[in-house]
Amino acid sequence: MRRPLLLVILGGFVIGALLGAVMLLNTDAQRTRVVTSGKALIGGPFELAGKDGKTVTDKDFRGRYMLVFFGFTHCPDICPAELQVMSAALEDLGADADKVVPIFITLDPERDTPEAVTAYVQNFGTNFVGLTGSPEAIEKAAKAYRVTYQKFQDESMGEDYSIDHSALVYLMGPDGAFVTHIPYGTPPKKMAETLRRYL
Ligand SMILES: [Cu+2]
Repeated sequence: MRRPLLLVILGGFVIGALLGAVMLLNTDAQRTRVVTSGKALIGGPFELAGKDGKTVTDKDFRGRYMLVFFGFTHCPDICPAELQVMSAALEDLGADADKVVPIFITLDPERDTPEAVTAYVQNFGTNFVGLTGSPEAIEKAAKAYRVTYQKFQDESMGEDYSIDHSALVYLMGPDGAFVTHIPYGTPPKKMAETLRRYL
């Protein structure tokens, strides 16, 4: 009577150990998978509207780096400041700037028509591309880039509204894959330095 019980207990241990090992292997595999696919976690295909409402997709920029920033043209501070930094950093790069397309994607498709967003980015350089789209297309692009945004309105604003949004600048490679991000507030020299490291 005691021996079968012992076997059951031992058997239980063996099965437990095996299950544990399998689970460990699985988590290891998952961890590895996350690391190897890290590049794909930010960015992805987008289909938006550019100058004159023309359809613009991520594929249009293959072969060049994309420096991507999300915001809205009515933004009082963060967007103009960051676009100014992008502009100055690209100027700092000299001829290498030709390898980079600075892209501004609006989070305010309601107000930012292709005309509005195109006119806005011209303030920061003729090479800047401004993109808008349907609310769904914008939402999809923002989600792909892990950008969070939310409409903000209070009584003092009347019909007007603002948009709270995250403010990272993304550098995407010539293959469209994520290369690195640059935090908001990085000085132009530092941004140029970072870009130079990857171009
Ligand atoms: Cu902004």
